[in-house]
Amino acid sequence: MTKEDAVAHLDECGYVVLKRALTPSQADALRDRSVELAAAERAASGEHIYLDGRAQRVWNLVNKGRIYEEMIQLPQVLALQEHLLGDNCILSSFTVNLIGPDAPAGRLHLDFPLGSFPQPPPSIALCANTIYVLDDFAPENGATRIVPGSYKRGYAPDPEKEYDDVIQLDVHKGDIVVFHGATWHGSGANSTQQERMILLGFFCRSFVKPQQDQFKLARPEVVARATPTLKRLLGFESQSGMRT
Ligand SMILES: O=C(O)CCC(=O)C(=O)O
Repeated sequence: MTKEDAVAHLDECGYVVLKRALTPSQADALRDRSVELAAAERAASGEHIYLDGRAQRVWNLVNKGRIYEEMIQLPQVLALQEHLLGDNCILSSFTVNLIGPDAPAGRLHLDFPLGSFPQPPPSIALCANTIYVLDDFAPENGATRIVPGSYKRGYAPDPEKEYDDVIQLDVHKGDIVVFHGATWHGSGANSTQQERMILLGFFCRSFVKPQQDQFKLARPEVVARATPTLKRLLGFESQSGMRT
């Protein structure tokens, strides 16, 4: 898909799938490291477990392996994020999201901070998300639910309501999905006995408070080897009079 086609789909539907955006070895490396991190954090603290104890997030991936430093800078991802959020957009959070066996569906929502905004949400995008698909999606394994075009509605979904225009993403390991932060979405229920793993590379405009303060959290060795692009994503260009 050309960049123009991807942008057109993103603008029309509020999301776009980039087929095979990761090489098989990138997808394997991301999955292996993410499985390792999830198991270690579950054993160590049991924190960041949700959806009745059947789902887990691993936060702050930029600090947790060089592969994540590289993958958050993928040019085809940044081109679409910059289309939505401006050339100086920054990283809001980078996480693993693991939907485990028997997890119920997550509620449909808008992404941070739009959920707590007065309605209607602003007409420009303030945040946008990226799914790095690390397991093939199927309707029964927690495939992300999304409502095409919903970012144009100007209001948030009612989490108690069923909507008949919800679709489930039909994507495979190695695909990447970019979506507008006001596109209604949520994880599906996982009725299988296998985990469904994704990464969420979440971006925001440079003037928006990121979900995690990347500038403060980034480890010194990550900063020392960061490319100019990664430094910008960590917020180095959006601070006034601090580190440069
Ligand atoms: O894991 C998913 O399918 C979606 C996760 C999600 O909606 C979120 O973290 O905002």
